[in-house]
Amino acid sequence: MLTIYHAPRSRSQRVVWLAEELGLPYRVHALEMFSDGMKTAEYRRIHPLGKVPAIDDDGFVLWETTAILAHLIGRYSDGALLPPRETQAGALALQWMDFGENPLTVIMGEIAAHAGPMPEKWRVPALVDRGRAVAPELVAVVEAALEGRSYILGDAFSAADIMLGFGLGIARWLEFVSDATPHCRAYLERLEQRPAHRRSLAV
Ligand SMILES: N[C@@H](CCC(=O)N[C@@H](CS)C(=O)NCC(=O)O)C(=O)O
Repeated sequence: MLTIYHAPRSRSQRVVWLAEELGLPYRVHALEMFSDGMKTAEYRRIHPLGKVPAIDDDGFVLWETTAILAHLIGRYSDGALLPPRETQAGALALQWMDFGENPLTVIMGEIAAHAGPMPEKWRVPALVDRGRAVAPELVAVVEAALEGRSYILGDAFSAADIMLGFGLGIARWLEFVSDATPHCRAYLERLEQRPAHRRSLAV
């Protein structure tokens, strides 16, 4: 059985989204962001930094979102959602998955968290300033790449869209995605129409 360590509205939504795309049975171990529950010795045996996401897949524990998505697709998909690693399409998928996490989600997440929901004692205002300076260029990279494409690899939806879509969603919330970035805006709307995405938001 697959257990997903999940906090709503966090990076672990990507893992739930993928599980829904694959039609995988899973159970959720719910955690609350910025709570002591994420930093217990017991949970640190699952994720050493006390973060989400992490999974326990029949006793195999794994953390870091990109690794989790690649593992689940490798084990449970019939080849859909991630082109073979040795192909150029596979290399591009990894490029966008990595970019989707760092810098895109790291920068957007820092702006969002350090300006708001993070407990005040942990906030670093300089990260918000640095993020705001860098964010437009990151969104511009995605905007240019989406020209003439439905999904980041072309016509087919993939795990790269899950990685990218999450960070881009924060960018839209922060208003770095706007009328000036119509491809990003339409792309997010396309992703949000997927039933698996909708279901993941309800978990
Ligand atoms: N690169 C990691 C980042 C994990 C991460 O920072 N997760 C956030 C949730 S969005 C978290 O757990 N933050 C709580 C904390 O840092 O204490 C991944 O993609 O899994």
